[in-house]
Amino acid sequence: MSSNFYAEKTPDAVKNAKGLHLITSLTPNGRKVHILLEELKDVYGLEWTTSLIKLETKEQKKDWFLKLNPNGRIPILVDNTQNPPHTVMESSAELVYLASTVDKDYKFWFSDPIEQSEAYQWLIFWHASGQPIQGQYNYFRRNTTDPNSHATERFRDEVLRVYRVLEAHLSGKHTGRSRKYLAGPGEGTYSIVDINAWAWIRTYRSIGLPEDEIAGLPHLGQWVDRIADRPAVQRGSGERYDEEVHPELLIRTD
Ligand SMILES: N[C@@H](CCC(=O)N[C@@H](CS)C(=O)NCC(=O)O)C(=O)O
Repeated sequence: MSSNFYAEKTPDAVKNAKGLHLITSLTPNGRKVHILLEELKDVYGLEWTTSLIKLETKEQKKDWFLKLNPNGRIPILVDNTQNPPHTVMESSAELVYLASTVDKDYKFWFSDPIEQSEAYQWLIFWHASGQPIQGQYNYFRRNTTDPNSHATERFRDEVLRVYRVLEAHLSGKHTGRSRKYLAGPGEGTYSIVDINAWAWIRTYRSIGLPEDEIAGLPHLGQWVDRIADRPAVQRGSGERYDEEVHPELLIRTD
């Protein structure tokens, strides 16, 4: 490994990790990567290590962290098997990196260029049009005293619009063919495209959306429940990565 790749203050857990190491927090963007790691463990026996940071301590704005990700946000995937080590920022790019380096049998991704093109469309659709909007909606609904503030309403309406696009895709409203998963031929096959969006949409029944709007998303609801049943999904989004349960995973440099 290159000697100046890490900073002096980079925690040992990161620089001494033998293989893949995920620096993260218990958020939807962090969870999606843990879910794929758990899926890859079930299929390929993949091993990795994890460090958690508390976002309120601003560890993600410190020099050692910015050297790995100048965007100062989690999650970051570090691959110490590469020389120099390879870092990946942006959670969806981390899913793609893991799919292309570990998932040799295409259990969670697609080898066919047309299927891959379709998968990228839905992956990027959620990354660009779903998660930033839901993130802003969460911010305003938690931090304004007026639940009907202009900002809250605007982001809630846009979250609902994006959910309706996914509902139409899954129900086959425009194609006449319903699907179980967001990408893949026929009714679709479970892939990183689903993991990417599910980590956020899993909570859709409890984020303050109107009941009649929730009732209007039956296919999305079935998709959420179908993915929630997977053991790797339950492990990846469960208490195994909860800092309250596993304080030994927390890193803090001062
Ligand atoms: N587009 C990025 C978003 C990353 C992001 O917003 N991370 C949040 C937590 S989910 C974060 O680090 N927030 C702390 C901060 O901004 O300081 C991704 O998909 O990885």
